[in-house]
Amino acid sequence: MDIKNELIEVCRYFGIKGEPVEFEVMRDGHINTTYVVIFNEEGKIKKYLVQGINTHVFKNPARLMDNIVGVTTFLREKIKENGGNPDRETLSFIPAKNGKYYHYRQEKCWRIYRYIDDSYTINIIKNPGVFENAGRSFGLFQKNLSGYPMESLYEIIENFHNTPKRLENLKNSIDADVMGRVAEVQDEIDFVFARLKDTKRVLRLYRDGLIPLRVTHNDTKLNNILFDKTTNESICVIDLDTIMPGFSLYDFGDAIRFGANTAAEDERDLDKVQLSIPLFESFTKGFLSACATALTRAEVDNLAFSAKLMTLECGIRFLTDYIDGDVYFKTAYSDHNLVRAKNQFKLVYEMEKHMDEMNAIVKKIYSECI
Ligand code: GN1
Ligand code: MG
Repeated sequence: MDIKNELIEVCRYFGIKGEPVEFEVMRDGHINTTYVVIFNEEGKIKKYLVQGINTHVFKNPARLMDNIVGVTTFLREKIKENGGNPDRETLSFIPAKNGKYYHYRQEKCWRIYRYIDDSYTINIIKNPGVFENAGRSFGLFQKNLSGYPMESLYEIIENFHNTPKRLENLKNSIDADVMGRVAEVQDEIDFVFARLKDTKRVLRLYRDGLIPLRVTHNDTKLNNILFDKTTNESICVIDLDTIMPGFSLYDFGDAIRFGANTAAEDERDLDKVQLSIPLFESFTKGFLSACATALTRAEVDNLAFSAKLMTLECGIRFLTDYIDGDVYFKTAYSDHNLVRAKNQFKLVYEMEKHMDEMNAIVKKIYSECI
């Protein structure tokens, strides 16, 4: 069956009526496959996002959707309390005919949610004001979820941001060397192992009781926020698959990793990969304006470090996947994961050069926020 017919049948199973008008595949995202499908329902144009869940990564869609539906239902109430519009400010998933929020069809697992009209995503920021908005959105997201019963969340991917564990996986992949690629990436491996101590810091802070577990997003890439086409304000945090108990440092750090890079995550020309200090500053302003009062001192003191840690960790993951033969992240060409890994390590190097400056920025903004 061709993909269009397949999408139509999936939509029917989720109770969507009307005539299909348009199909488009979305390019953002390294894990799931997303289509925009437009229907004409008795003269009304309705847009849906139909998503093929990557079940290699998300092995238990029932638990995945349980987390997401729980959190979005909770957020809807919060948004209403704050006078916002829940249909625009959080995702609305559609139940299938069997009452579940996912549906298996010939080995593939699907889910559907409403497209938020007049919105767009961004991959590279030109204007720092936009990144400040993004920071506020992620800060608010965390704050809004502070009352969510954390114990009800499943750990969807175990040890997701456990950097020492990621390092262990890298070691195992190096030992296995299934593709014979290890010799070629020795410089990258050396770069990682020279930073062994860094990988342990956040978990140590937790064990020492200095940072709490919180409900976190865990994938705060800039393109996981929707912006409003008219106002250019950030309106909605999306891609909720990795909502789990985590540390606020993960959400801050991962957002900087992606959004304050002057180049795309897979830019091959490493001279273009720099840390934008103005962007770092804008995001920090937005984030702290939303949640500074809720953070512990150790969280604040490690925000700048967390950007480096999340970048190092992501580089480790790309490198591991390259060595494994590209089995996790979607790739468009043969050394795509290696290009990404080198890009991340260059950014780590840039952050190390600017670490004092980054810490001073956090300190100054924090003092203005409390
Ligand atoms: C993946 O799905 P997407 O593209 O938003 C990945 C993140 C990585 C990111 C790197 C579930 O996010 O952890 O940081 O790629 N998501 C998962 O760009 O592994
Ligand atoms: Mg995404």
